[in-house]
Amino acid sequence: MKHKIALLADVHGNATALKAVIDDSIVEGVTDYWFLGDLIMPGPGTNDLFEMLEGAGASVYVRGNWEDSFLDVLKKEVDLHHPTDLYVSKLAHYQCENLKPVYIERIRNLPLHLTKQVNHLSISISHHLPTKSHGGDLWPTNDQKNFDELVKEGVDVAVYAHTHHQLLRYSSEDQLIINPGSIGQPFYKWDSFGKDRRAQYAILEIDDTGVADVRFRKVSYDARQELENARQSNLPFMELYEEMLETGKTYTHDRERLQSLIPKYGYDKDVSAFFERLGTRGE
Ligand SMILES: [Mn+2]
Repeated sequence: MKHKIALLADVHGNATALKAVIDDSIVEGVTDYWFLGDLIMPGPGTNDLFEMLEGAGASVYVRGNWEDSFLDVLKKEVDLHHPTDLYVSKLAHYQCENLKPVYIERIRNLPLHLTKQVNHLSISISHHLPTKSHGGDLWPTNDQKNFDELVKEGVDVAVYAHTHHQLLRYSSEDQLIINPGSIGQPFYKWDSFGKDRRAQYAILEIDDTGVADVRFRKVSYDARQELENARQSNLPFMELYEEMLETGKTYTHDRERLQSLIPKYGYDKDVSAFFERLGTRGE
């Protein structure tokens, strides 16, 4: 039997880009959808993102580092004196004001790693390493031994995301490794590519013989519409999201920039009040 699987990842709250990708995948005749993590934050998308994946009939959803960060905030395992933690906490506050409880519960129950059998091929699915959603181990130019960690269980193919770079390479033993890139937040270090803001994903086609095709797709979408959605949703750290959409640069670890915005909008006070409510609800 022939399977055409759309590998989707790193939406980061950008529902406009996700919609464009799903529309493109329908034209491409995709038969299944696997989501490789980092659906929410820092963009404005909330329930709509989950509903789109459900509507498409996604059969896989693994936990990314941003889902882990969201859960850390709910457990109050953050340091609010640190601008990065305050940033993520305010974004998680925004999500909690919008997300249906069923989707928060979904996030709590996401697996870190899955193995799926498609025809005679065994495929490993994770956001980053099978044992760890975060870190820089699988940056495209890193050592081969890091990539061999993806195929330790003797799988035929490993798919991962997290680096926001489309990639196809092999393990030392010739197993196939695929990264579909990022839907909502692509970025490039190389200047000539920097203006290419299109949403990225991949289509993995498997037939009775084996891997028949791997196609890396890039899909245009209306970034102005996405910004308008962010404005209308009163997205926290709106300025940063606007810059991010234009350049791909992220501000998660930009202490100075975050520190300049936190008092300006009173995000620190919002988060303190949010944490008090979390405490009384015993979540
Ligand atoms: Mn990630």
